[in-house]
Amino acid sequence: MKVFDAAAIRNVALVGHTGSGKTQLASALLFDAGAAPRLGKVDEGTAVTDYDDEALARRHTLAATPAFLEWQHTKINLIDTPGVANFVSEARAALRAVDGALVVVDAVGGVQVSTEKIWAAAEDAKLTRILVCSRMDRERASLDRAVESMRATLARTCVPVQWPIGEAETFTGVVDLVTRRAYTFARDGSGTMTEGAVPDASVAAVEAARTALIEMVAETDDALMERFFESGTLDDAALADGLARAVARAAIFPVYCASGLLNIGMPLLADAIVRSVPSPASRPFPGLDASGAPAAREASDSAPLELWIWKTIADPFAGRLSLFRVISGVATSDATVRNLTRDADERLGHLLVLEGKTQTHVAELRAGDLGAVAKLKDTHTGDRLGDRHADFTVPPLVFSEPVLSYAMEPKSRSDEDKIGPAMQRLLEEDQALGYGRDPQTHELLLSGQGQLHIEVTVAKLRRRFGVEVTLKPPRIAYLETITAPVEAHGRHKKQTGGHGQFCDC
Ligand SMILES: Nc1nc2c(ncn2[C@@H]2O[C@H](COP(=O)(O)OP(=O)(O)OP(=O)(O)O)[C@@H](O)[C@H]2O)c(=O)[nH]1
Ligand SMILES: [Mg+2]
Repeated sequence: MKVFDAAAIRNVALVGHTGSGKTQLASALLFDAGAAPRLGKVDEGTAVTDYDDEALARRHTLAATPAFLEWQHTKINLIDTPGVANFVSEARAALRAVDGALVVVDAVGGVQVSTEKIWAAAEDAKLTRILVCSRMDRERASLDRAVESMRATLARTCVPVQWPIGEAETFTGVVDLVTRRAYTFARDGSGTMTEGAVPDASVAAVEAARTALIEMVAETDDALMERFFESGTLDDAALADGLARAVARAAIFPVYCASGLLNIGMPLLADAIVRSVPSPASRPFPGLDASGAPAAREASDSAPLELWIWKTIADPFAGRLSLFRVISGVATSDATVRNLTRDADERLGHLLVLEGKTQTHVAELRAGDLGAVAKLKDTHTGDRLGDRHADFTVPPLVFSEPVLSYAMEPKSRSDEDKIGPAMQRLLEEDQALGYGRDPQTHELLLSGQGQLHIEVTVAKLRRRFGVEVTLKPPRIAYLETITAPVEAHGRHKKQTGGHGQFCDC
């Protein structure tokens, strides 16, 4: 396993509404880069990042799931995330571990609500974002309509940098609007790509889209604006350079076209990640200093070691798996480190890199890289491990409060014995859950983000820990009740400015 320096690493999360094609896109990228032996398919249960029982059973990604590929001598760490609203905390945590996002938008449906929510989280972090107009091969796919919805709901500066060759059943590739080169792909999933001139039928549309792109790029930079006014355009080098800089600092959000299912457009997308997403070397990791003011840590190999745990996976056999980002320094297998959050020693054991369900041992991971380690004693999501008590902290991950509760009854005596420890493990993995005994009704309550969240948790209890439970609506502990008829009259009036309030009962 090769070792990569911060400058040769890109960390990106795939985010977007459920069904927009993130997982399929990840499988195609991994296949084209040689990281997967075949083109995995969501619908056949072979996608690299949908591997656990719950994801396979429901055909939805239900947890942030890492994979990686090598492209142009660069390691791209991809984190696939759930688009289902109940699991948005997973996507939010992933965004904290990366330096850029691929925001996937369905070419038929356009921007949908989960995309808007996760976009807001990326906006807060000022993350570089690359938009992918996905599933371009589907009936009624339209780049124009998708971009219109992106501009209306995400940002005015969403702008196509590619023009599709064909749409829906005729979609075969794209024209790069910067270079005016056309790339067509075999529609058999092989990824076979042919480069050529812009097809005659597309010339007019390509020129119009290119002009719109030039105007948008010129707008982001005073020097470019001046050049644009002088000559009425930008030369290729100025356009490419101005675009790359505007994308990196999240002033422009470039739109790419792709089909993950037919494996069209992947090499160009991987190029874009390498070119546009900041490497950890150029984006110091954000956190807080001792006084609570914003601070950032350089990804330097020679600095003391500092790891941040962004996620924990509970495995009944392998134990706790802690997923981390190396903020600074070099992590080595078998090192003893301090848990800076809990002030306790931990031994790192084997360092791992994750490719969906496949775990590979690595001897070391350098600053900026993502990895995992199994069986830490007392380390939890959000903790920092390292060599020093630093003047630097990482703000806690924020999990949504549960909105729905069920009463949970273990089916047998043995289920009753096992449920406590099993739930403890699941709570470590998923902090958006709630669990505990209601002091009034004495019922065991399981709370979550919605019906699916609860169902998935019950399925995990059964499949991973062999614990069977039944769910019931929780009993309500009535504290007061009406015992006799009465009559009363009340009036509420508040007319101090504004619309005022009036109520008569
Ligand atoms: N026609 C077509 N279908 C696609 C494409 N990409 C994905 N699909 C299908 O769309 C469905 C959803 O794809 P996924 O990749 O699972 O979508 P997702 O964004 O990962 O969804 P969540 O995991 O629920 O957030 C599956 O049935 C895919 O086969 C594509 O490029 N073209
Ligand atoms: Mg998915």
